[in-house]
Amino acid sequence: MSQRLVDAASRALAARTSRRGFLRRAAIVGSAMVTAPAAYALRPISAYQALVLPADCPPGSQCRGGWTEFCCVKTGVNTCPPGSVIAGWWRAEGSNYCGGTSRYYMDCNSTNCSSCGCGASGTCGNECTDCDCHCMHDNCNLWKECCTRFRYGQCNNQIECVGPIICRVVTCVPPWEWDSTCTRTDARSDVTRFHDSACLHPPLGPYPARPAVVRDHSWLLRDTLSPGTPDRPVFTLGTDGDVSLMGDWTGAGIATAGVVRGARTGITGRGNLTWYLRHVEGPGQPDLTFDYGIPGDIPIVGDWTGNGVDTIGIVRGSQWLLRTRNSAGEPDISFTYGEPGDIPVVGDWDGDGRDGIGVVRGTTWLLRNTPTPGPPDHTFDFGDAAGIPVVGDWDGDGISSPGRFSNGTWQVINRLTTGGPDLTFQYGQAGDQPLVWRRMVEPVVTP
Ligand SMILES: [Ca+2]
Ligand SMILES: [Ca+2]
Ligand SMILES: [Ca+2]
Repeated sequence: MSQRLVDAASRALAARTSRRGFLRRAAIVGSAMVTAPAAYALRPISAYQALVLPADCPPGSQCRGGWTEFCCVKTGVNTCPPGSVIAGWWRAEGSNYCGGTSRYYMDCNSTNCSSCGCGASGTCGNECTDCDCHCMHDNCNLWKECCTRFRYGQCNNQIECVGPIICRVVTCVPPWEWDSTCTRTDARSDVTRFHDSACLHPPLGPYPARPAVVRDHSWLLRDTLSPGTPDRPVFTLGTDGDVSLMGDWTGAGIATAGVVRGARTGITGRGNLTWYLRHVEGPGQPDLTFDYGIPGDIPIVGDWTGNGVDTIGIVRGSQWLLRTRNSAGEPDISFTYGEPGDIPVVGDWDGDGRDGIGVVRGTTWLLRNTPTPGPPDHTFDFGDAAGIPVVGDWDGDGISSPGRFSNGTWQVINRLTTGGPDLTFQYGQAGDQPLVWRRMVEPVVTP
């Protein structure tokens, strides 16, 4: 934004704030608490700061254009913010951002139509939501937020009434592999194909491992390898017998929650394993649901292809059956490794960005750098057989290494050789399921 535009914007604001500012302030005080507390917490603004409307901006500024801003510009993460759902999508061709395949645009509509019903449009007005039309981060040089009341209608049609579009997710993952309610009813518009932002392409890492535990279906996520209370809002997901997992299911640069139902219940070999994956941080319904595997299989996740997207897999005895998409279907990669009764583990043992495989047999770790059949590349002993094996890039150098969780005590090493732990800390308690997650550094959101 040039200085001339800044000056013009300031003048325009000064002229208009006094008249409309008071009413806008009244609206924002209530909404800051309700809509997206995480996003607001990241913004060093006072709740009394007035909203900048598109009309406040000089002619030709981005906010006066027709488009809605990306969610990753709002929150740092290329997923819908809490309190919103995808209500529709379109695709653009010829953008080169998705390796020659379709690029998908998904609009996240507010779900807070609490006080109103909807007509045939399926949308309620801004006056019914806590989302007022304004420039993203009150910046005339960004696109808009909550200014468009529209739904394409391919997703979440079970929700009769949604509010305006908060922001936009853009991905190479098709909508029906992002949200199970999305249909394939096609909509195409190439006009947005070059719309882009650096935050749509988070670095592939390395992101240092962060510890988590699941206790009675409550997820307690911590940011550092140290004792303390959860750093993230505690939420619940799953039910008795589910296996809990975390993965970066869309390449957003953050691992989110998932559970697999049927893995520990039901009759071995009969029925299905059902996967429930969340793309949004914190509480909410699963976005993506599909079947893969059968009872008795051990569910695993990994980035088998090195594209930053974690996808599913199962281990059946010593058979590894991996998918390169998060959807039902036949295995894309299958081979035999280990012995029945081994505990499977997944990690990037050589730091090339692709996950390898491994098994833990008692205290012995037998790791292989690639998801292929063959002998182990690394064999060593670590920990006591009673602890639950975990894997993480504890020191953030891009290479995964082992850990053990036992009654709330984590012991981890930063190498793939026999020896004692490099770091020991307490997080969680006996009976918890330990998990390892990761997240790109906190977004720097510039108002
Ligand atoms: Ca992948
Ligand atoms: Ca690797
Ligand atoms: Ca490491």
